[in-house]
Amino acid sequence: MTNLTSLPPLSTQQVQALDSAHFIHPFTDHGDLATRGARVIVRSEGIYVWDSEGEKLLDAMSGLWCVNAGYGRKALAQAAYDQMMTLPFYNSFFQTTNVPAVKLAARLAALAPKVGDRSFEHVFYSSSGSESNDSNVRMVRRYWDLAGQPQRKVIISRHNAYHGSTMAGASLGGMSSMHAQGDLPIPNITHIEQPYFFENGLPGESAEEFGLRAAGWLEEKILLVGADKVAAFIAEPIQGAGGVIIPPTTYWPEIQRIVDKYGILLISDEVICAFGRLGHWFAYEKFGYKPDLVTFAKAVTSGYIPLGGVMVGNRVAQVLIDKGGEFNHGYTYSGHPVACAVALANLDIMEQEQLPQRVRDDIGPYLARCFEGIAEHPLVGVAETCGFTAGLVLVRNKRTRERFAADLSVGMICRRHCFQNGLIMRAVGDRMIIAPPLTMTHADIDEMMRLIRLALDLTQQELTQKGLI
Ligand code: PXG
Repeated sequence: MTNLTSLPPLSTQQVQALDSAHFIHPFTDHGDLATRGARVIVRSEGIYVWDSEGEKLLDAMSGLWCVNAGYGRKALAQAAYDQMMTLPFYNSFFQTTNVPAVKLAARLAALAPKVGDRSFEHVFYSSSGSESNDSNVRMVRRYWDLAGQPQRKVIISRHNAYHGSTMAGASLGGMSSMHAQGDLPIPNITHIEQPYFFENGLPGESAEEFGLRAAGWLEEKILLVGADKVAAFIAEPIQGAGGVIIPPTTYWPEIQRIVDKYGILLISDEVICAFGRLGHWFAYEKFGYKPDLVTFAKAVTSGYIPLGGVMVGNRVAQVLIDKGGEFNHGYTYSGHPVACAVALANLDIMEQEQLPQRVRDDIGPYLARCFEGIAEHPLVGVAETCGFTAGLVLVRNKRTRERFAADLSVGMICRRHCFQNGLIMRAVGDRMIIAPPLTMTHADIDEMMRLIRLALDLTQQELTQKGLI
């Protein structure tokens, strides 16, 4: 066995060979990866990352919807160092606790807005979004058992939702490619269609009418399953991994009416949308609905260290705590002191720099104006923003909105042009999406828009040369 740490720095090719030999990546075709070699990301600063060949890339995806406070934050490294030197780990199982976990829980409870009769005084910790959604399934079922309605087992979600990659997370998610591997979804999880107006709106139908119709699919499903059997509805405020699908304004109020009518729990999966992304600490505030459980992860630490969890609303918490006895669920790293210390330092930065407010009042509206401009591009069918995330659809014919055939992978062509010109933008089918760090200046946004426009022009040129448009 070679001791790699004592070797001189590795060349890109050496890293790629070792990567190929030993590292199984998430969601990756390794045969394909081996023929190209992985891009090796080696360092970062602000809104940029660099690869091992010295290429500088503007990271318009914040890592993977994580680095809301930007790269290179010494305060976060210092918080981790200090906590590791004081107490690097202790569990919170056997009637013990630790100070950062307690402080963070209290801080999150204070940040989560109260809506109507619902407040969030309690936090359950995990290390990721997937684990948090597994915990949601456990909590929801336990809640209904304790509430004397154990037959309420079914959780309704949506096609093209993303709720993680564990058995429960992937089942709650609505990605058919994930369900196709491993006998998913697990029982008692069912899906309705997503509120994607560009794709599912009828000719002549307004976005507002579509929003009501899309929410109505929830009521239809509840009645199909049997209202007394439905435990919860889970949804992302806007769908992130599904391609930044922004529901019409009528959608969430109607969803709220329906879950209230049938008394079912509402889970807001805010793994992407919380911590400033949509201009608020939590996204349910933006859309004005009242969740019972809120999933978080990613930007709670700006991705500097893994941490996730569930904000448990008083309706569920009171039953679990007052009637529950022992809840037989939890993780070694629930309330990890170092992760919680980093989260506290990250929230300090977000508060001091008023990142959610910046998104709401300044850079969010500025990005929206820029995207109005990009919507004019001949290749763009629709371009939309929400807070500091955005998506656009590549179309073959702007006037008729004709789409490209899926096997052309136009999104991947566009993504290649982005990367080749120093921009990280994500392709989801024929949707191109961004979720940049919330620290961007107007000049940074201008530079990002220049690169997006360049990639669109180059994509258009390539498709024209190939006779595809
Ligand atoms: N819920 C939501 C809404 C997410 O976006 C998860 C849960 C799962 O979180 P963990 O920490 O277990 O990964 C996510 C994760 C993409 C992409 O391609 C998005 C996610 C993960 C990986 C890829 O956009 N979101």
